[in-house]
Formats: sequence, structure tokens, C-alpha cells
Amino acid sequence: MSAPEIKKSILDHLTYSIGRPPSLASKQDYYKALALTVRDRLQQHWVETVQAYLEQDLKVACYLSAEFLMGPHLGNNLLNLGIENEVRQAVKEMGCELDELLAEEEEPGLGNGGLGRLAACYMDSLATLERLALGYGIRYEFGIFDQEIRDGWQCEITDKWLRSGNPWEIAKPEITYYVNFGGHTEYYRDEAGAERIRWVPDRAVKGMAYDTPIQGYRVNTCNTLRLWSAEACESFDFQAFNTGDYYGAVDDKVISETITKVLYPNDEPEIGKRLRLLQQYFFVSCSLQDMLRLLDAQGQPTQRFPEKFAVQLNDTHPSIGVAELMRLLVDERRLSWEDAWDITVLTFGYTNHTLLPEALETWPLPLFRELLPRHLEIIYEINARFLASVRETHHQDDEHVKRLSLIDENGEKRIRMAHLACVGSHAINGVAALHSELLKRSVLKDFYELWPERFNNKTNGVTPRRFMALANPKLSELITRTIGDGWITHTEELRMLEPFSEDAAFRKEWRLVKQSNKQQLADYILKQTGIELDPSWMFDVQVKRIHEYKRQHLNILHVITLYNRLKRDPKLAIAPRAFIFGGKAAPGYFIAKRIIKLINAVGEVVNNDPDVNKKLRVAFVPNFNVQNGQLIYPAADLSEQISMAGKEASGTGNMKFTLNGALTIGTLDGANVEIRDEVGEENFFLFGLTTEETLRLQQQGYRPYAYVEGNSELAEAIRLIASGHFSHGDTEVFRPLVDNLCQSDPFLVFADYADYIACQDKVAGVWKDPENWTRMSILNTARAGKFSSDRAIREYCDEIWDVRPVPIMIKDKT
Ligand code: 9GP
Repeated sequence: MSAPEIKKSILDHLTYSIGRPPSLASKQDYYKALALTVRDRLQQHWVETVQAYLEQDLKVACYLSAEFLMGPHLGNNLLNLGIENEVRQAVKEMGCELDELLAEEEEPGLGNGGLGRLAACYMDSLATLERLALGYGIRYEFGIFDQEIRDGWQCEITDKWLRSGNPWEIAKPEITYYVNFGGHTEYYRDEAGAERIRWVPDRAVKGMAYDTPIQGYRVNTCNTLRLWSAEACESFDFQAFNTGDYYGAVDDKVISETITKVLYPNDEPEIGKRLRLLQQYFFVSCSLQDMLRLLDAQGQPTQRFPEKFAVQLNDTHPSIGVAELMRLLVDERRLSWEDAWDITVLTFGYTNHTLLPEALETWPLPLFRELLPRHLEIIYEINARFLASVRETHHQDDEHVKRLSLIDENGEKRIRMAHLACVGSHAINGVAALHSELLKRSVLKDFYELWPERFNNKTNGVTPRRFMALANPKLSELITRTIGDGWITHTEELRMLEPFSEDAAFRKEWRLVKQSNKQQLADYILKQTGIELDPSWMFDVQVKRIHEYKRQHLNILHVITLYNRLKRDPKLAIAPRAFIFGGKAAPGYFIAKRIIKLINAVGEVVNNDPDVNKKLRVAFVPNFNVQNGQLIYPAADLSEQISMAGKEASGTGNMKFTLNGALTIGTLDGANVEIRDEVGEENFFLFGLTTEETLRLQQQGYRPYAYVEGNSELAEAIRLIASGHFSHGDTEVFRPLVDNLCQSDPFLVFADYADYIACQDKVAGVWKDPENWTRMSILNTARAGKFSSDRAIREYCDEIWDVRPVPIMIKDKT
């Protein structure tokens, strides 16, 4: 597409789609007209991709995920289509700057963090690797809240991402499905006289599809992200209206539409369970009905379902799909239980993303029965057959059988969704080597012993398109100039950079790129927070969800330790550092929100104290999201990956930092282990207890206060927080945090403190030699190729889904 063609299309869209003369058009209008221009191009690819599916007997990967954290689309689509330069020129000729138009896009924040962003990276890789795929999820009207920081505290602001419309999606009112809830089940005889069960629901909503095209990088494949929005079946209950109940008449509409209103923040202690279960069932049912419709449209028999669709359950959120597919096959398509079960198990794969017990979903039985009575019966039947086979073939004792059961009978009876996912899937995987091992040893041990062959590991990955080529254009240019551009789709080629780590001229260029990225971030932070950072200092960064297990408070204890050292001796020669934090806390997570307040409180004191602020600064970047993440990862010198060992399933931020040349300080947790293996232990700052050591310490009876008594720097830091030094004398505000650490410290912050500080001192020593630091930085990028989502998706396609590449040809339109 040439610049003049682009220009013409933008003008056409201004006229015909938006209805504004160019002279009156705002930046937002131009952004939309440009987005529609790009979308037209995607649509051509999309149509050809669908055509290939219809004409050939192909298998499709269906990624079922309650979250897709896509990030802004425009820049990514321009990159993948390879038309950025032409677009830049076209909009310039119309008096606009592309960067200004890019800034107009409202980020669709339909995810909490790692899990949702992983789904987005996988969609990018599936299209780039030319594999047919459908992402299925929920079109939340309000995504993850926007975070503002007021007086150091997090405030949550509703995310109205749809307020100006969304030019990337295409509403498909013709693709709708009914989803039932409530009611009861009953027996009946079918035409052949056989006894059957039917579900008599008492409510139904309609799910309508909104499709977003997902363009692969420099290929013609364009897949679909299909998000479901809930609508009332009848927007007006005429009977109620006729009897004079006007508000009752719209009630059903209001209730139905709340199903897809808002994304639940994770990490909440206890959430509004009812709506969450409705959301999960709603999107899963629409998606499975959609697959059956596609199968029918191709004239394929139901038995071929697993040959046509590989359905991946992204965590337990969509695991109700196991019972729903059984219902659709047995009740609606009248397959035998046995045939339906074979199809179901062959179809599903399950990815577990956490070992944290509170994140392994279970549903109270009464709630489940009230909303999904037929599914409860199906789950009972699955369970009865499963447990019978366990008793028969594996001769398990009662205790064992109880542990495996889909129903937890300890206390209030609850349905264990992870167990349903395991029983109903032919493949079960964790998201990093350590995590997959721990799954087998802990939460899914009993299932592993039953079916070792189902278990496998798929270490996460991130897309190098968005997180290097797009986010870090200067580094990309330097790399491409040095080794060619093959790395963008074959990140293993980054290895070719290794010898250049010994080239002083190359190292200088590398440093200049980092410096310029840091300047850009410093400008952004100044604008957002008023805090000035010097880009010649070390940028020490921790951005991710705020959670006790991720231990942002360990990081801030290091800041306080340095502060105390400088206060004791203002002349102390320490390497100047900017500590940069970012991340949202779940609105109901009391301690996490206090950690944010503490970071800001320490920042306020440090940044305003002339004894220390020439060597230390602290900034909290508000509203960490994909967009500002793209500024942050490329600007980091040091990446903080300091979770308690055994708690972080994988992490993906750690990969984004490494690919952009940050060195990591981290524990042996999640994918850190593999990052260290790849980049070499000499290029990674390791500290802290191992998973085994943490378990041993906790078994022995962990006494956190003993560490305070044994370490004067730690004691001083804690005393300072407790004394109100960082809170204008208020000794109450941080008391819950201090008490929690001193009395229980569930994530072993104190136990790892001394080693962390020693390791940070080592970091500071290495930083003093910029040539060596740069050498290490280059080697980190060069050796991080494994952490591309292309590698991960290739493994899913080859080892679980059996989904092969299908090059898409664009037929000549003339
Ligand atoms: O906490 C994990 C994180 O470690 C991982 O990188 C991410 C993607 O696999 O999933 C997160 N898990 C969740 O968000 C909830 O299970």
C-alpha cells in the first residue's frame, strides 16, 4: 500500500465512515480513519484466511481465555503489515504526526496482567507462524481499572475503553448464541422411546460476537479474536410493560448485560463469585456452540470435532467447558456418553498458571446447582465414572480417591475446577520448567501419578514484535544493522550478537541506545509524576502486579537501607540509582495497597532530601499497562525478579526485560531459572533461598523477627518505617505491613533480605564498570531467543494441538 493510497483511504473514511470534513476533523477522527484504513487491509487477509479454512480440511487452535490483554493495536498492525513508513508519510501530508495519532488509541485492558498478556502474545505468534487460530474471550465493557496515585495511595478509576468507540472490532450480529442459566432438569422420552434428560432453564441471555482481526508479521495470515458480549434475549418484556411495570420490563436487559460489564481483578481475597461463574459459563458456551456451528458449516460429522479443533483452557477460568461440551454432545447432539467423553478429552488441553491455592478456583455447590443444574449432574457423572475407574484400575485407597475427587468435601462442598480440567484434558502443562515440576510434586501430584503421560511443560514466551521491534525501535535498528532482520521471527538468531559483545564500538552504540531509551522514560516519568530522573544513573525497575509474593517490599527495604547508609555518611560513594516501580494492586488487597503507599512515601522522603537525592531517587509510574510498559522495558538496566522461590509460575516481564538488554537480579523462581541457564550464571545476579529451602524453613517454624534481631540494617529499616519517618510521624499507616512482616512474613522477605542486599551491593560494583555491564547486557539479549512466544507456540502446536502451518495466498483482486 503506497502513501497516496493510504491518504486516499483515510480521506474516504473521514467522509464515509466518520462524516467529518478534514478541516473539522480532530486527532481522534484522524486516528479512527487511519485505523479503519488499516483494518480494511487486515480484512482482505482475514477473508482469505477464512476461505482457506473453508476450502481445506484444516485444524484450528482455539484459545479459551477469560482475559486478552491486547495493548494498543495500531502500531502493532502497522509493524506487522510493514507499512509504517508509508503511513507516516501519508499522515504527514495531511498535517498530522503518526506518533500523535498513535497516542489517541485507548488501550483495551481486558486482562489483569501476565495471563492475559500471554494470551495476546500467543495470538500474535499463531498468526505469524501461519497457524489458524481463534481466540475466544469476553468483551468486557470495563476492562482493568485505571490507576491514579493520590497522596501516595492507589485510586481506581473505571476504565471506559469503549467511550470513543473501537475501530478495530467488527460487530457480528449474525453470530449470536443463547446461553441458559438456572431452572431444573427433567427426564423425558425421545422419539425412539429412550429416556433422556433435559435442562429447563429459567433464564437465557444472548451472546453476540465482536471480532478483532489479528494480523501475523509480514505474512497473509490474519486470525480472529472473537469476544462475546451479553445481551438480553428480548430487550423489553412486553408482558411486564403491559401490566404497568415499566422498570421490571427493562430489568432482564439490565441483568443480562451486566454479565460482560466488568473484568474481575485477580488477587482479590474474595470476589463476587456469582457473576464470575456466569461470565465463565457464558463465554465458554458461546465459544463451543460457535465451534459446532463451524463444524456443521463445513459439513463435518460431530465425531470429527477433535480433528478440527484443539481447545486450550487458559487456567481454570474456562474449565466449565469440559461439562458444557459434554452437555452439547450428549443432550443436544445425542451422542452416547462414551463417545462424547472421548471427543471431549481429545479436544481439551489445560494450562495451569499458578500454584497459589487461592487462585485455584472452586465453586460452592449450592451456587453451582442454582446456576447450572444440568452441569452439576454432568460433573457428578464424570466424577462417578472417574473415581470408579481410579478404584478399579489403580486400586487407590479412600483418602486418595477423596483427594482426586472433583468435589471437595472438606467443609462446605465445592467443585474443584482444576480437577475438572485435568480429568477432561489429554494434556496438562505448567508455564516454566520449575513450575511444571512443582505442579507434579504438589497441587496436581495425584493426577500426575495417575497419568504421567498427560503432563508436560511449555515455558512461556513473549512476542519480539511488540516487545522489541515496536517498543525498542533504536535497539532493533542496531541489531538489524548488525545481524540482519531474521531475529524478528527467529529470535535464536540473536545469538549472532554474541561476538559483538567484545567490540568496543558496538558496545558504545548499545549504550547510546539504552541512554536514549532512558531519556525517553525519564521524560515520561517527569510528566506523569513530577519526579526528575537522570538517565546516566542505573535504572533499577520492578513493574508487575503488586503482590506480597512478588515482594516489592523487599525492594523498598533495599532503598531504605541505602538511604540509611547515605544518611550516616552523605559522602558515601554509591552508584547513583533510580528505583522505578509500577503495577496495580487488586482493589480489595489491603496489604498490596499499603505497599504502594510505602513506595510512594519512601520516594517522597528520599527524593526531597538533599543528603541523598543526588544518588537515590524513587518513582512510582502510575497505571502500568501495555502502552507504558513498552517505554519501560527498553529503558531498564536492572530487572527486579525477586519473588519468593516457588511462587511465581513463570513471569513474562522477566523475559521482556532480558530481551531488551536488562540484567536480572532474581531468585530461582519461575522462568528466572531458565533465563539464568540461557544467559549464563555470570550474567545474572542470583540471590535467595531455593524452593526446597523455603519449604524447609517454613516446616522448621519460621521466626521472622529473629532476622531483624540478627541484622542491624534490617532492624534500622523496619524501625524507621514503624516510627512514622516516612509518614509524617503517623505510626499507624504502615503498622499492618510491619506487623505482618515481623509476625508472620508469609513470603520470607526477612529471610532473603541479607542475601538480597549483598547481591545488590554486587550489582553496584559491576555497574561501576560500564564496559563490562554493557558486555553482559548484550549477552543477555543475544541469549534470550528461547523466550519468544514463537518458540512456545510452536511447541503447543506440535506437541499438544497438532496444528500445522498453512500459508495463505492472496488472490489477485483485479
Ligand atoms: O502468576 C502467573 C505468572 O507467573 C505467569 O507468567 C502468567 C502467565 O503464565 O500467569 C500468571 N497467573 C495468573 O495470572 C493466574 O493464574
